[in-house]
Amino acid sequence: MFKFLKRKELLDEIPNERSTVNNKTGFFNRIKQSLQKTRHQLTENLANVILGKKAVDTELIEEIEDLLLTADVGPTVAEEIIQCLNSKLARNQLADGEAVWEVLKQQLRELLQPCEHTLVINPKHKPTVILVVGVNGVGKTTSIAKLAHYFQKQGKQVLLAAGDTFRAAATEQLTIWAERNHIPIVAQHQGADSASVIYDAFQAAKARKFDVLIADTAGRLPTQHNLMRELQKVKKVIHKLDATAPHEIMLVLDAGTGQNALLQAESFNKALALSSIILTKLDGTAKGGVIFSIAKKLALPIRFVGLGEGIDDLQAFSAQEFVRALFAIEK
Ligand SMILES: Nc1nc2c(ncn2[C@@H]2O[C@H](COP(=O)(O)OP(=O)(O)O)[C@@H](O)[C@H]2O)c(=O)[nH]1
Ligand SMILES: [Mg+2]
Repeated sequence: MFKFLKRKELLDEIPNERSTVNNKTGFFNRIKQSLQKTRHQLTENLANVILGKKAVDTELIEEIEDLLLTADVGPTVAEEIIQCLNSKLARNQLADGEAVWEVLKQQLRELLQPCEHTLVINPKHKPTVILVVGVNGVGKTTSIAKLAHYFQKQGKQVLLAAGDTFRAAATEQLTIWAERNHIPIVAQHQGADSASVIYDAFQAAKARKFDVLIADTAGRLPTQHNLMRELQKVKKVIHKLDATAPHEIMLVLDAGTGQNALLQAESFNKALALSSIILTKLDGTAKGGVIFSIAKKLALPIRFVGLGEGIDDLQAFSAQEFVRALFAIEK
């Protein structure tokens, strides 16, 4: 049994169930609203130099490169786009600013397209085990609550495992989300072995034929080698219980950390062989351009994007809608 130590404070802190953006406006409007800061940083600045230009020259293309770099798309992506623009310019395929704008949009969409893969739960796996990892504060626990809600809406039976046993408050936080949304949860006391919590949860999910088990883990830096080894142990324990599991190892990245998110992803991927990414906090940052870096460098599915603190603020990722929202500027 864990103690409800800071329950009152946590209850105040955890946003209420309702979404922080209007629920009824559909995916496009929500992502458009959430990408406001990134759109300002990336697309509006690009639009200012590109749109209305009657002729295109190398100087303009250099200006575009600078803007891409300041908007966190990263040097590799920026270079690829610039090369494409330069070669089109050389072939006289860029008549004006509008043509450049269209090329940019297409290039960015093509970059993200391979990362769009819906997470499909295989009914043969009872449960499908999803392990959620990442550094502290990126939004793991919140995303787990949102994910559980997402699966519940599909009629799936979901169990949560409070695998972040480092702080009592972490278990508390997930428990509050679980109670509010009527999701069963397996938890132990603070300091318990994370692998053993997840072990218990797996047994419970299996016995009750649940569809999905989502396991939280404590945040850790890739440089904390003993903690990274602990995650490898968790993975091994799950694998021993079911040779096909874990079925999904999701890394949660905070878009606001910009290029640093890439370093986190590379280390976690090396240690655990990640399945996919959840990119959170796109609503609060101007650094959303990092998604292009993530797509290019990691080539992993981006399953979901986090667009706010509410239970509904997690959206299955769509490359087309993302780029459409990013380019939805008032011309
Ligand atoms: N604006 C915004 N805040 C988020 C999002 N996801 C998580 N958060 C907030 O980020 C903070 C840390 O989240 P938490 O889930 O506790 O992170 P963890 O340490 O990785 O488990 C909390 O205040 C969350 O409400 C998101 O997509 N948008
Ligand atoms: Mg947490």
